[in-house]
Amino acid sequence: MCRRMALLTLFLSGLCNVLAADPKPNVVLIYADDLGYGDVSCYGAKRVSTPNIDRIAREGIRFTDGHCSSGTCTPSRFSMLTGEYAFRKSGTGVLPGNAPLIIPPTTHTLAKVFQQSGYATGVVGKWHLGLGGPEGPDWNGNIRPGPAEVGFGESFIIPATGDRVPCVYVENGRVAGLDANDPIEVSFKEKVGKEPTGRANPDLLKMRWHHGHDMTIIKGISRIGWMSGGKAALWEDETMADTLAQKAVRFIEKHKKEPFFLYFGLHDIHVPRVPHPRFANKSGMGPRGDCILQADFCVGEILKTLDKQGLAGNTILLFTSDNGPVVNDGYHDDAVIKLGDHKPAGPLRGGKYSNFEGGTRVPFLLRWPEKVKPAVSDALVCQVDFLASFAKLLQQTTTRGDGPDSLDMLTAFLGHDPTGRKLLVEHANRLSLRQGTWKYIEPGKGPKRAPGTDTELGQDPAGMLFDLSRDLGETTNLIGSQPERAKAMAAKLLEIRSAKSHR
Ligand code: NG6
Ligand code: CA
Repeated sequence: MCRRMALLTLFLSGLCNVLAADPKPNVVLIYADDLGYGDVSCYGAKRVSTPNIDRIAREGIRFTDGHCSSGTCTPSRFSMLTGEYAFRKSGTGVLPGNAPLIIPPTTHTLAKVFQQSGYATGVVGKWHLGLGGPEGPDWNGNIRPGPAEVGFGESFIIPATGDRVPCVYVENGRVAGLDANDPIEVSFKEKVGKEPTGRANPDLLKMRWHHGHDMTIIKGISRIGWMSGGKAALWEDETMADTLAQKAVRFIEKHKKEPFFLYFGLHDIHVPRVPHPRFANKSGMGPRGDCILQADFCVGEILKTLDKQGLAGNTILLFTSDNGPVVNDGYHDDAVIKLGDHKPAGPLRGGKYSNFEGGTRVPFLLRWPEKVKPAVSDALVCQVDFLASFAKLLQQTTTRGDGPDSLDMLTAFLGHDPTGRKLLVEHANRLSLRQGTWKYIEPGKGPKRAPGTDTELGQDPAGMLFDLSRDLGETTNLIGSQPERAKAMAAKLLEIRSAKSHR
């Protein structure tokens, strides 16, 4: 008992020390796209080496059971920024490039948590949460509401994805480099403009589409959606990583004298995978592997900047991904042929789109040199909890409606609690419940693999139950042998789903 008290005192004094942190720590959240649990060397990749990402792992906490909220991008980002499970809100699935903003401007958000405490806030990179009011974005005017209304004082974004039109950057609510005499038109319903398409003119392509991605050709690659105009503003796929890294670095340099929060959404390693020539053919695994090297370079640019500016010690650096890995996501880019024995999801089953662990269990690293000791943590943690945890760190009080599914997991994030969440809903094409190391996947009918891709979805008409402590690869479905446990977990899942909040 005495020892317990002593430990508790030690822990509480550690927590007070963190909560009183002054000056306030900067926070940089690097969010990779489609990067799998097994895609980086600090999680076991052998054929590709990611020294910068590995450095964060070495100097910080490497979570072995860290999750994004969903098996795809938009819902993961939605719930990370709002602290609300995306399955509660219809319209939070993968968005077209001209969708309206799906986070109502009145919503409390992760970025607003930082703003409330006087931080400079910025987003650089992939957005994919929609832009504009109900009628969608005005690409030729002021694009509002958008990141500013979500709590980001500065923004330089890819509106949706690299494979969706419009292929332009939006800087603080305006298309960067737009010539007013060449207005942009975008449609996801029908062809607009006279530009050739991947379907009609495959001869013009520098990378062929495999499924989908057969609409307007922009810079030799056909995309999802049709677009015309905006020629001077079109991005170069090859320089995208450099452009975004430079913007992120500039944001840090600009705000080095005040607390800042930077959300840096990498484009890599999403399709189309078009690395800069200095990374091309360097991984031996084709463009997918080359883009992993490029993502690692972007991380290195942030690390270098924090070192150079003397900010590393009091900056919380987070590195994670928006969903699990996919090999063929719609283009012939050699990813399948050159994969060899590389396992993008490591020991996990499934990947992007999937209910299996590979869908949401992703690389998850946190470094805070002045306060956090390097460690490996098996705590169950999720990005949906950033909102409540950072609110706690900044000593803010939140109401139940602010981030309704976001739990204060600060002690787990900082390495003091080895358990983390007791319950977590994983969301992909079905819902699953994690309870400790048990995992229940609700029943689901439909295809075994995501259409066109090679990813196993993980659905079974009777549901599935796995004991991840013995069977991390989810090979043995225990639903028949442990019906009582499955029933109890199904009931718990229903209860969470029917509630408005899980706090
Ligand atoms: C899918 C696209 C896929 C990718 C994904 C979104 C097709 C056939 N597939 O619909 O290529 O863009 O959406 O990825 O169009 S995410 O990482 O942004 O969620
Ligand atoms: Ca993604």
